[in-house]
Amino acid sequence: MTLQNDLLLRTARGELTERVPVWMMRQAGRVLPQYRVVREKAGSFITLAKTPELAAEVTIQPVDAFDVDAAIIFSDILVVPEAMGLPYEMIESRGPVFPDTVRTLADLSRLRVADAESDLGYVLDAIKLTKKELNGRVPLIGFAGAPFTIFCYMTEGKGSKTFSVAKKLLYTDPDFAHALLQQITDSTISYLQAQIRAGADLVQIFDSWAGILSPEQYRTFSLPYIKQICDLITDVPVTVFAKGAFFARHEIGQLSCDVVGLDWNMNPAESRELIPNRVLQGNLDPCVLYADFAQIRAEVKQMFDSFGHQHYIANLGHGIYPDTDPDKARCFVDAVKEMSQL
Ligand code: 1CP
Repeated sequence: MTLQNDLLLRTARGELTERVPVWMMRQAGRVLPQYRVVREKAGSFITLAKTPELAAEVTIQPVDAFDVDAAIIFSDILVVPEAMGLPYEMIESRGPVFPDTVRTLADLSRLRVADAESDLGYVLDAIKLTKKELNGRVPLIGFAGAPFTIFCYMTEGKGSKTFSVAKKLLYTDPDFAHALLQQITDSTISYLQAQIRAGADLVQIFDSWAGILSPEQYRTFSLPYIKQICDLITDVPVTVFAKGAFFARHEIGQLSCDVVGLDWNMNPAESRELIPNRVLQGNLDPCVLYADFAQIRAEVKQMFDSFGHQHYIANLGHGIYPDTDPDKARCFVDAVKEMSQL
């Protein structure tokens, strides 16, 4: 199926384009009232994510509501641990929790490398159905967590500000850490390859907790595993978004990825210097969307002043916050389109 709007894909591949493509991290399932209707109908996040018809519906909602240049499949990074044998629960207004955790080689021996086709078939079905329903309107982004970020949740068992249980294991039992990271990596590669076979047009790796590591630890426990993934995903463009890893920008830019995602702490000009040969994506502070319309437009203009209009994908610096007014999100998207059109 040929895409009617392939702007994001062309930009991600490094081509020059007639305007800057735009989408928003976590654009599905957070701010739209029509999402809440579907979420109520499903009863729980997990049921919603495991029902391809509903997952496809909420994936497409932001394309209708905001006219973004891509859809991102409605799922979660934590489906991978579940497929490895470690199920999660989603606690209302608290987030994900793993009733069991993995902290020793003995715990790890009870897990397996995920078989994407059998263990994650529901995501693949959601991708296939979404592609069909999108009917070529915009590309569909597949995604997975970076191995280190998944390691954080599997060892800690829940979200944390410091992930000190996870980090402690890097110091006290590095052999275990590497073994678990490798098993997550193998699962993630098979999962992303299956997403691509199912129809994902590009994929993004979210290293949401990169910023809690020292540069040295990042080099040891995160980058080599992201590298393995990038080296084996060759059919579609790959984006690496490592939140807080300002110290590793140059090394991330050396990976065989196509796009590097930036958070709002990362200076655009400095990032261009550190990452000379990659497309950059980002990095508006999602809190800007609490400002008035005029200020949102002024901030978008400033993004273009620093990033330029080529080799650039406009996005937020992290996920959109749930209490954002959808009209403000729309203002951001409209401003990007208007100000970057040749
Ligand atoms: O656009 C989209 O929102 C698509 C779907 C999507 C994505 C890309 C969801 C649905 N989750 C994610 C990624 C994700 N999940 C990340 C990486 C991106 C990021 O940094 O934001 C992370 C860290 C998670 C883990 C997770 N899942 C959390 C954070 C926990 C913590 O550490 O504080 C939470 C709260 C979830 C639940 C979740 N995931 C998605 C939704 C819609 C929800 C809310 C659940 C509900 O409706 O009850």
